[in-house]
Amino acid sequence: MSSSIPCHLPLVTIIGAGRVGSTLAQRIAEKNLADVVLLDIVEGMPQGLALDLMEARGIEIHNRQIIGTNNYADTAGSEIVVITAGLPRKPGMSRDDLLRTNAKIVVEAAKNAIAHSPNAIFIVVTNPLDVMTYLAWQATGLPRKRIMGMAGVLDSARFETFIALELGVLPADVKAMVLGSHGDLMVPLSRYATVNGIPITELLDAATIDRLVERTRNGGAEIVELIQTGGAFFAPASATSLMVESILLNQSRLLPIATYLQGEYGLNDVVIGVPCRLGCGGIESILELNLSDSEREALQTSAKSVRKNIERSQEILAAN
Ligand code: TXD
Repeated sequence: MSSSIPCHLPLVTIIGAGRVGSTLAQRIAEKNLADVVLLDIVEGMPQGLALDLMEARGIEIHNRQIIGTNNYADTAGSEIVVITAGLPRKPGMSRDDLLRTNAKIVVEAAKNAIAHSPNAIFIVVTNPLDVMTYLAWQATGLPRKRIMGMAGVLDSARFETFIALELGVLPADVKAMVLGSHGDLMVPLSRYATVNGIPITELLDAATIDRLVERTRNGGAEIVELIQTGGAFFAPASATSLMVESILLNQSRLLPIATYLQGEYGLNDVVIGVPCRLGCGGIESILELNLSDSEREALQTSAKSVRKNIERSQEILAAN
């Protein structure tokens, strides 16, 4: 009888070896989750970053392979493909300003990647997030459970951070969920936020909660204004690696994930962040929460703005 234990770890491809992509590669390798292929359009850059990460392996004590490339053939057989390729925001720009440039980049990346890894699960990170996830879903033709966007995990982590800072408690003890689109119209669910099970409405007054919600909505812009030359990348990479981990370790974590809706929350043919269980097959189920009238209305408004940009993106792609 021959043994059939595989000698290799899963493979995660990251398209776009910029700040989010390269930090994500580091997180995945140093958590020992998978081998990583870093792909970028710029020649030499992903190869250099991969070599740099490989040279840290003895110090960080892991044995994961990190390969840098400009060639999609090197991504073949990936279990997960993460798309971070595209331009980030500059000060004063909205995520939607990125639509035109990033639509073409994401569609091309998704088509190239699926051709070499037909069984992969895709996670889109590029902004504007919800529209880019829709375009990648369209371009790959994948079932919706296998293609999703990362934004809610980051927005929730920001909300949790601001609550923890306000109360002076451990951030990991704060649990909150932010639904809706990744943008000014996101929907932080304050009444579901807790500190180790205690609702924050018991710990903070309404005006303070409103202030923290507002800071969460502007969380990305606040960082762009400070850095000036780009956006956030440490927390976005952490949030994406948490999703990669939930898939690879089949953890079935309940996370806010941008997914294609088919009637859930009364929404159709749109991608938006809602609570999903994430395991080895991708999105295992979508949880339909009981929302208040104002929360439901906020989600509808959020979906409407994504829908408008999906239509714009279809015109842009058709014109090319
Ligand atoms: O919550 C979220 N979803 C986000 C999204 C949080 C943070 C960042 N968010 C978005 O991710 C951001 O607005 C951007 O659209 C992407 C990537 O952000 P990052 O900060 O990593 O941008 P960089 O450092 O400019 O990296 C982008 C890389 C860069 O190296 C380009 O050369 C590469 O993308 N790029 C490409 N790679 C492959 N193929 C093509 N066509 C290509 N075009 C650019």
